[in-house]
Amino acid sequence: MERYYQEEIECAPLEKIREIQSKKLVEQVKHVWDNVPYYRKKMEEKGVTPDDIKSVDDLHKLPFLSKQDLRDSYPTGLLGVPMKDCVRIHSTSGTTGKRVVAFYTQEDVDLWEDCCARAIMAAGGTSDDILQVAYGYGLFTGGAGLHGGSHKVGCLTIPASSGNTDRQIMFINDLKATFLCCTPSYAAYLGERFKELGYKPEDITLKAGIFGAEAWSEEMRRDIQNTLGIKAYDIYGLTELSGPGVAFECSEQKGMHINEDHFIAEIIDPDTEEVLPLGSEGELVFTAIDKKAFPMIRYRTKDICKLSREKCSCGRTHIRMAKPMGRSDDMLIIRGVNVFPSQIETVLLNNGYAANYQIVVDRVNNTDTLDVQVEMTPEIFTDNIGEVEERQKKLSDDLKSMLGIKAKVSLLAPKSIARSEGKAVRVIDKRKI
Ligand code: DLL
Repeated sequence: MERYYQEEIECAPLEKIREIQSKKLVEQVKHVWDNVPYYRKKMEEKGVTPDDIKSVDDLHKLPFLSKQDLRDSYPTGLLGVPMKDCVRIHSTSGTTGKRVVAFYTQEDVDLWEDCCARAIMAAGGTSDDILQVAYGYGLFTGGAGLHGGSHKVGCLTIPASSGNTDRQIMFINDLKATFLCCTPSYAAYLGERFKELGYKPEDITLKAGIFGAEAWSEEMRRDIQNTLGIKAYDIYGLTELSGPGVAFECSEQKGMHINEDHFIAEIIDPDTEEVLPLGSEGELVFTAIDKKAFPMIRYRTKDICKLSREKCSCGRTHIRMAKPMGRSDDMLIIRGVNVFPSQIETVLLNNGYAANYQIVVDRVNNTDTLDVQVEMTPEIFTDNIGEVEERQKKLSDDLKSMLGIKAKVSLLAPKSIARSEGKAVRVIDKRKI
């Protein structure tokens, strides 16, 4: 039986959703015009005023916000309420430039936690569940978001935070945890550790996991589900929009429902900024229509994906986003060809390898080189050179047919690549160093 945290809104007819969105959008634009001089200036430059925004159909008239705008207005330039009305910040660990600092009022925290509660119940969670949060706590939004959602559902929450893998396993076993929330790469690592310790999937008390914060393939989902003996659900979000729970998977496990009563999604062509029709692949843009402290309007996420309004068997009516292929800034251009790390992951996992790999890109004599380094699993480990070469060739051929370019493959001994406790670092691009 499908369970909902807020059934009325999660299953509302489309007309009702659009009515809510229009009402909230009009209010949000006024709020920003009155309280965020940085965005007001952008609106003035584009010749648009709050009077021009009467419904969601007018959304396209508004200017975009980009990561650069967030850096330029660091730390408080996009704040929509007095600082004294805020109760919390979170921040991203941006690799370049300044961090993003997102602010929250108590109402903003509440709506964020509601979104996470919806995700937990969509994955089958109830107040009978014991939910271990192994996302990092602190400035990262993963820990706090799922923790708050878990409380709202009434689960017993284990705030384990990330890392300390054997302690994670001890709590799961001793407290008979039924839900695990962490990054997919950490879930894979926990699965590997359970196996090393001699556990079979049926010995593990977990029944479901809610994994996100990084791109992961369907093949990785299959592996995690098999090793932990669980159903693995995807969850999406970003700090600028509160954190996890912007979108989440339901029992159908086919795309994530975007919480449309809080966020309006658009897909644009990243080069021309033109809004693309439903079903097209492009950059995901979000407008947060009721978050007041950090009100993001038409925020360009850089995530590449598609939207669908296909009817869902779970009964939810909110639009679904496909698994993001990756970020436009993660996309590698190798010898002129676009390559997403997730495509490489698919080939590796379909050949029976685990998601312990690294992609090293370099430029030698003005030519890009692509070296895919992947660990052999303990089951297939061999030091027979002929066999290793044969396996490398098979992978290289499969990568060629997936990507259209030649890649060197290096098979490594088990445990040669460092495991990640949070977001995995898959790509080392030496051309940028
Ligand atoms: O990663 C929030 C989050 C925490 C989501 C826990 C899910 C679970 P940031 O650190 O700001 O926030 O990173 C946001 O991570 O723009 C995507 O590129 C990527 N991302 C997040 N969820 C997914 C997902 C959190 N399910 C950035 N699939 C986003 C693919 C994801 N990429």
